[in-house]
Amino acid sequence: MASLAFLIQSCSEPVKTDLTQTAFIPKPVSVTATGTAFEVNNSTIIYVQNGAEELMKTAEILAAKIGKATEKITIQPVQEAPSKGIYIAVEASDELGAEGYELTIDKKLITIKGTDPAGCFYGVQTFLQTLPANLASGEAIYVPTGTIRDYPVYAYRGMMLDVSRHFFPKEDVKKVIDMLAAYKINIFHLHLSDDQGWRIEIKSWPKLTEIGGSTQVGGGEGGYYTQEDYKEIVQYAMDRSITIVPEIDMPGHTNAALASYAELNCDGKARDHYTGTEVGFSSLCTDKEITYEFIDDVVRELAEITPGPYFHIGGDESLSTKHDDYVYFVNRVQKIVEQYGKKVIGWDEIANAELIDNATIQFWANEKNTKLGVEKGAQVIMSPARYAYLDMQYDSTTHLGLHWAAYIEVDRGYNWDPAKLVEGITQENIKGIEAPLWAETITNLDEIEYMVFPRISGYAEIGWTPAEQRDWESYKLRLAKHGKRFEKMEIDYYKSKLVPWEE
Ligand code: TNX
Repeated sequence: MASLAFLIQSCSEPVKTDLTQTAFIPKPVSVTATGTAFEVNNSTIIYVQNGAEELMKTAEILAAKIGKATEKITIQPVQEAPSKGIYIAVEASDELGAEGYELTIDKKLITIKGTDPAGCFYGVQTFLQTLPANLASGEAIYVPTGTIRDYPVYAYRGMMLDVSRHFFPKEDVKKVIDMLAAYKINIFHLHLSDDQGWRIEIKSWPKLTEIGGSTQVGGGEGGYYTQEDYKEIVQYAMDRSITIVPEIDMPGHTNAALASYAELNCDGKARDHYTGTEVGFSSLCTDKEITYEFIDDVVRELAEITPGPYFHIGGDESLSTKHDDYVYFVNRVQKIVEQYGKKVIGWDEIANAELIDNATIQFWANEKNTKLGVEKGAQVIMSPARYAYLDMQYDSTTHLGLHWAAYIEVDRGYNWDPAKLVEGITQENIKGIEAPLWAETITNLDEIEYMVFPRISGYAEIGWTPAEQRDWESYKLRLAKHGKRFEKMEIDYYKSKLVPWEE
């Protein structure tokens, strides 16, 4: 009898499933269902392709998650694909491309094949979304069978956290990284310096953190990451397929450095601490040699502990730097970054300088600058303030955030296409998207979570899923099912009235 084949346990009804009905975010490129179920229990073993060291961490992360339901889960390296259990392996595929994966769920065997280790990590994240939000309920877990083939539309899918206006300890940063990883975000940009605080230890310029790191907006005690802390963050992110992009914002947004070292000022006088929220008043002294010695040391020390390919030089709102001085400065600083083996990223203003090869412009406000950057050969990261700024209030009643660019409700944050935003800038010019959280009004992890969630899931989908496959009506129903997942992750999210959240 054919229906016998659907029997999972004796004395129980056959389990019928439909993988296509699972609320995946980001939406995968293709999902097909075969209607039966794989049972996860405490005899389930996770097999990992032998010799693929990078996959062990992914397997451990998976084991920790499903271990909540099964108590015990074993990881085992194998030479060949097993006949049952969960198998993770790397297998090149031109069709799927970088970061792609195929997740095949059969009744006895789940296979997660990534085209690279990142693809395996993303296959695991997708698999986790097939499981119930509450894994500790003690109920049997059945995974719907079928096949998912998936890969991202953009290679750069990021979030930025401003740790300068308010400082957030490394434990908070790790929690943010965990949340991003679940949605296949692969870039975490740290805005490490600004007028209000210098947040990364530079051994050759110790007063940057001693003095420049000692306060924050509103006058709190501030803080900074030692180089050891930073390395720990980098490793934690790397284990989750996330690349850290460090930013030292210059020549403006530099009051904290100018307060730490008198010699960086044109008049040779150290500035006072700044704990307000105005922008545009500070500038490094662009015609003093010591400025470039300083930058050389900072870039060298930070590049040494940054395995990722990028170094962000800021360059925004340098309103008190003369135009010609700005251009001269940005030209020189790009060469320093290149000399230490990193690729330059800068806010869209840097397009006014000569751009070196492989420079990337981060569009936030000025379309003219961005077009100029593209004419000069740069790629673009899309961070339009009016759609993608996580510090914008959801509406006029939101108790945190700003609204100079827009109110960004969850639908507005989702409903835009990076390749159709700026006339003449199309997908070929775009590296990807990034949603920045500026922290003038954000003081702790709960507040970070409230501004980031649920909008970040939408930005993750914009970065991953082709625009033709996305629409708000379908997204909002899927998002509604993720409320419970946010709660399980202890994320204090904004319960937008536009989303029919499921209890
Ligand atoms: C503009 S975006 C800034 C930041 C502020 C932010 C507040 C950008 C490159 N500069 O300095 O924090 O607005 O929304």
